[in-house]
Amino acid sequence: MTITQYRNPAVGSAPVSDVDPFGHDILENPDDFHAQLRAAGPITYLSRYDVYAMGRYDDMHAALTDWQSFQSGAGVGLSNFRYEKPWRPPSLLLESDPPVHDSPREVLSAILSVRAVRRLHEHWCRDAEEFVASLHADTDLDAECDVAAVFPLRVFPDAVGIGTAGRENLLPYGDHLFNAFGPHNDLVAKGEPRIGEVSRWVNEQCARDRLAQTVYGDQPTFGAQVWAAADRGDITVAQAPTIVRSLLSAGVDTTVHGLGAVLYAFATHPDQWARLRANPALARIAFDEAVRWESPVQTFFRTATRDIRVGNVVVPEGRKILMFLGSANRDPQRWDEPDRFDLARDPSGHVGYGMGIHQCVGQHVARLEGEALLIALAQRFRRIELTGVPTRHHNNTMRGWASIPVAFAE
Ligand code: OVM
Repeated sequence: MTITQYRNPAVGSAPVSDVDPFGHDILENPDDFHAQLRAAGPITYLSRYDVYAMGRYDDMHAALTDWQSFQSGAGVGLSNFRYEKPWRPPSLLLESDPPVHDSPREVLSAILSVRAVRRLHEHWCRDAEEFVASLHADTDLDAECDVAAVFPLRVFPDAVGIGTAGRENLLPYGDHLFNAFGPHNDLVAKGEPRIGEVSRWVNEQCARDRLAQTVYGDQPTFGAQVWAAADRGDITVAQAPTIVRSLLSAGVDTTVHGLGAVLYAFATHPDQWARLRANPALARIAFDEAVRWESPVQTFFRTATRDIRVGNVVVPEGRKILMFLGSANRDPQRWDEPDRFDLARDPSGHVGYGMGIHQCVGQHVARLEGEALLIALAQRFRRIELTGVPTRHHNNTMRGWASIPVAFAE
């Protein structure tokens, strides 16, 4: 793969790249492109989509923590909501800025807080143990299809409070949603024939009377808690279903690909698996290190709210900037040997969950899924052996696997 770079005075002497970051070559393996983006400077102009791009940790961290200059309210995909109608009503969390963002964020942060998620701990750990007990040892399994894509669906929809019928719509909905943050390419076209009925189902599940009140005995579901916040007046009744929709949008595919990432990491790093087995308290670090290493959410855009100087480039007001989170998470200026999956490092500070006011509100839920599954697997299996060639799942926003052929050895 080669990237042609030349300087175009028309865009304020930004390095220019005509690479398509949403093309299949780069989705298959973006590492070389990321390295070239970081080498080119703090910001590069992507001529193919008429947008800017950041790949270095420091500049991206500064941009993500400056929501006043780098807004989300014009959409965090390629589509600019100032000029284009969004394909679905915008998220009140992801695709909004203060002050609109404030109360939905406050409400959901409380519902998904460390303390709140701790109440799920014993239930999800028990479910993980039952699930792992059902896996066959020493036989061909797929760590993606049989494990990573299964466990979140055993625990998360119950916690939200949605019914059992139609749950097979959750993954296709998320996959299309994350594709739709990119350009209208073949990946988006692939999802379009079914997205009408799939989103209708998702939207229906967000209604108050569709959601279960309690789970695991007497715990109020996430969905019921969103509606309770509307009853208290912390958010409006009109906002409640859109906030429940955020749980179903951001909470399934992301954790599936996060678990796929950590299982692939351990299948290819048996020494690290041994380390985890010797010290299961490393499970949470392991999951976060996998989120840094693989960055299941690879990219999000921001929009310039003013002319912003980055290095010696001025990004004009109203223009989109693509943040390559996966590139920042492997920036050698920030990380020692960034390409190594290493439980001995401190992965905190990675931008795999974003950074700043939009940083993943569900991260404690995601970490609990990772911890519960890893501890249960580590308790039972000595080795995760790769038995074939893993294949990538291509998505305009997410990096993940279609298949990870493995055998688990007791
Ligand atoms: C939302 C939403 C959707 C997709 C991703 C996301 C990673 C949030 O609807 O709020 O955050």
